[in-house]
Amino acid sequence: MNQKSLEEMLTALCKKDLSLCTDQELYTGLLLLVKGMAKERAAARGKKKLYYISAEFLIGKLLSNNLINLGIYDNVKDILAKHGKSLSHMEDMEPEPSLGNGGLGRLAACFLDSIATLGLNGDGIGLNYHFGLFKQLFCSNLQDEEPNPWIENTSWLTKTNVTYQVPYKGFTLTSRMYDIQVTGYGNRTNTLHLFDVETVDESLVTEGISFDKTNVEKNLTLFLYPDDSDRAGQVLRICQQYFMVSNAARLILAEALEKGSTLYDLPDYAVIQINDTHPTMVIPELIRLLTSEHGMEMDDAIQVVSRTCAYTNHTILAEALETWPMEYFKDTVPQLIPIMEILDDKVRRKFDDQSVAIIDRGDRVHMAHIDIHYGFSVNGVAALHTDILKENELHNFYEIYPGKFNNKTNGITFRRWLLHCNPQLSAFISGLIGEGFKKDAMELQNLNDPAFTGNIKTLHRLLSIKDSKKEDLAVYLKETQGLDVNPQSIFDIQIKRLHEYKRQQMNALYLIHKYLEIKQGKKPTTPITAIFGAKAAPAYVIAKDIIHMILCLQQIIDNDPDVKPCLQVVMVSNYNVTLAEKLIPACDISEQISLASKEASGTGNMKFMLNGAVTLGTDDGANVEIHQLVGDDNIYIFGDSSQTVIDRYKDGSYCSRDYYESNPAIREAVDFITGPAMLAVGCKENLTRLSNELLNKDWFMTFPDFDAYCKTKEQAYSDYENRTQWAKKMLVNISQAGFFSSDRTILEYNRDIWKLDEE
Ligand code: GFP
Repeated sequence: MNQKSLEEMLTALCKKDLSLCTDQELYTGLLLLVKGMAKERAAARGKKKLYYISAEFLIGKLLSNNLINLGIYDNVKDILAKHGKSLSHMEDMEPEPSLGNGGLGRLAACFLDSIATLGLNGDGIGLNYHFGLFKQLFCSNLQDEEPNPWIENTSWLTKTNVTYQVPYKGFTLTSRMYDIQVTGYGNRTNTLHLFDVETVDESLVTEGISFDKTNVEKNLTLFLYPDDSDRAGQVLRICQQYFMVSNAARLILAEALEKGSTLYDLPDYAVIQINDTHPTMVIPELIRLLTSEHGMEMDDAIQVVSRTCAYTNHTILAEALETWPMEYFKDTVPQLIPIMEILDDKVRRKFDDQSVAIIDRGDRVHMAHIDIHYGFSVNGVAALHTDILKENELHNFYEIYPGKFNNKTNGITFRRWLLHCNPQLSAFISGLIGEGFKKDAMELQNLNDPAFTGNIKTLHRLLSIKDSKKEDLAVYLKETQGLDVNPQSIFDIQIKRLHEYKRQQMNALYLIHKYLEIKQGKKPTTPITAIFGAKAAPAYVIAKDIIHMILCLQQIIDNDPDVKPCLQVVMVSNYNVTLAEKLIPACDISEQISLASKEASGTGNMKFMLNGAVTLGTDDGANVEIHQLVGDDNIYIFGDSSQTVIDRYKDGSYCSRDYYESNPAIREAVDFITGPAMLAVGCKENLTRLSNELLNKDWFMTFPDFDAYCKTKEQAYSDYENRTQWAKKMLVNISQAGFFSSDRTILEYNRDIWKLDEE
C-alpha cells in the first residue's frame, strides 16, 4: 500500500486531520488500521493445523511489531512525523499484556511470530488473564505485588461468538473466545485464541493481589499463576488448566469436523503442541469428548489422541514438573478420573516400573508422564537439556520410547529482538551485508569476515551504536523509573525470572565482594553498572529475599560516595518485555550464570548475543551451543560442568558451610548480608533467612562456582578495556546468532513433528 492511501485510511479511522488528533486517538486509529490490514491476510489455508496450547503467551506490546510485520512501520512513522506526531509516543501509550511469566511464555510468543512468518497454519490457545501475572513494585526494598490490568476498551482483543460449556463438579462455566491476530513478517496472519469466562469479577481482588481463591466462577481468569501455596490455590490452577484445554479440545474438534474430518483421521487435521505440562489435561479431555460425545471406542480415541499430541519439556527441576493429588481432580473435574485411570492402567499392564507410572503410590498424577506415554513426540529445548532428559531425568522413558525423544533448540524472533528493538544495529548490518538476513538469519554469518571483523572503522561504528543504546537506556530509566545510570560505564545485565537456580544471588555476592574491594581502594578501570530485572513468584520466599538483598545493596552503594562513581547496582522494577527491549540493546555483558544442568535453554542469552553483548555464563542450556558457535575467545565460560553438578547431587556430598569456612571471599560476602550496613537499610528477618539458606543449604551451589565466577568476570571487565578487540567479539557474536532465529526452530518443529504444509 502506498503512503497516500495509508494516510487516507488512517485519517478516515481517526475521523479527523491527523495533526488535530491526540496521541490516544492516533493510537486507536493505528490499532484499527493494523487490525483491518491483518484481517486481509488471515487465511485458513491447509488441511492440517497446529494448535500451540500454553498457559503463557508473553507477547509484549503489539503495535510496532505488527507495523513491522505488515511492512508499514517506516511509512506510518513518516506520516505521523509529517503531522508533528511521534510514533514512539503511541508505542508508549500501549499497555503491555502481562500474559506470561518468563522464558516459557516469551518462547510461545516468538513461536507464534515465526509460525505466521513461515506461512504455517498454526494458532495459539491460552487464557485471557485480566490482571496477568502481577505488577511489581518496590517498597522499603521489598517486592510488592499489584494487579496488572491491561485490557482496554479498544484493544488487540476481538470478542468472538465462540462459546462453550465447561463442566466442573457441581457447576458449569460458559466460556467466550477472544482473538488476537498474529501477523507474520510479510506473510499470513494467524490467531492467538484466549478463552475467558464472563462471570469473572475483578472487584474480588482487594488487597494487593489477594482474592477469594475458592470462588472459581468469579476468579478463574483473574491472574496467571495464582498463588498455589495452599489447597485452594492448587485447585484453582487445575480449574484454570482444565478450562484452557476443554475449550481448546472443543475448538480443535469443531474445526476438524468443519473441514471434513471423521475424527478417526484427526491427526491429518490437527497437531497439538503441549507447552510444558500445564495443558496436559487436553489428552484425557479429548479422549473423553471423542468417546462420550462422538461415539468413539476408548482404544480408538486413545490412539487418535496419541497420534495428535506432542509435548515440550522446559525444565528438569522436579518442583516444576507438575504432579497433582488425584483427590483434587475428583473434587473439580471428576469426569476425567475414569479416563486417567484407564490411561494409568494401560501403562501398568505394560511396564512394571513405578517410575513411569501415571498415578503413583501416593495417589498423585504425574502430568508429564501422561504426555510422554500418550503423545507421539517429546522434545527438550536445547541440546544439553535434551541429553540430560534422555540420560538422567527421563531416562526410563527414553529406554521405552527412544524414537519419541528429539531436541529443538529454542530460538527468538529477530523481528522483535533486532529489527524492532535495535533499528540502528539492524541498519548497520544491512549496510554491511544487505537485507537478506531479515528473512534468512543465517546470512548474519557473512558478518564474520575479516573485511568487517578486521576493519577498525566498522568496529568503531558498532561501538558507537552500543553507546547510543546505552544513552537511550539511561534516559529511559531516568524518565520511567527515576533511576540514574552512567552510560559511560560497563552495562552488566542479568534479566530473567528470579529463581535460585538462575543464581541472581551469586551475582549479588560478587557485587558485595566488589563493593568491599572498592572500599579498600581497588577501583575498576571503567565504572560498572550491574543491572537486574526480575520478578519473584509471590509465594517464593527466598526469591523475594534475594530481591531484598539486591535492593539493599543498591541503596548502600547509592549512598556511598566512595563507591558510587565506580560501581552501581540497579534493579529495575516490573521487568517486562518492554523493558527487555530497552535493556538488551544496551548490554555489554550478558549474565547467564545458572547452575550447569539446570537452565533448560535460556533465550535471553540469544537476544543479548544478537544485540552484540558478550556472554558471561556457565556451560548450561543454550550457552553450550552459543559457546560452540562463537568459540572460546568470544564468550566467558566458567564453573563446574553439568556432569560434575549431576554427580555432586547424586553423591550428596555438597556442604556449603565447608566453602564458607575455607574461602575468605565467600565468608566476607555472606557475612555482609547480615552485617550492620545491610541491617541499617534492610529487614533482619529476610536477610538472616537468606544467609541461613546459603550457609545451610545453597541447593543451587553458588559457592563452588564463586571463585571461577569472580575471576572470569574480572577477565571480561579487563578485556572490555581494549575497545577494538571487544567490538570484534561483539561482531562475532552477532554473526553467529542466526542459528537462534525462531524461524529455524519452527522449521525443525515442522519438519520433525508437525508436518504442516509450508506456504
Ligand atoms: C523456561 C526454561 C528456560 C527456557 C524457556 C523456554 O523458561 O531455560 O529457555 O522455558 O523453553 F527455564 P523460564 O520460564 O524459566 O524463564
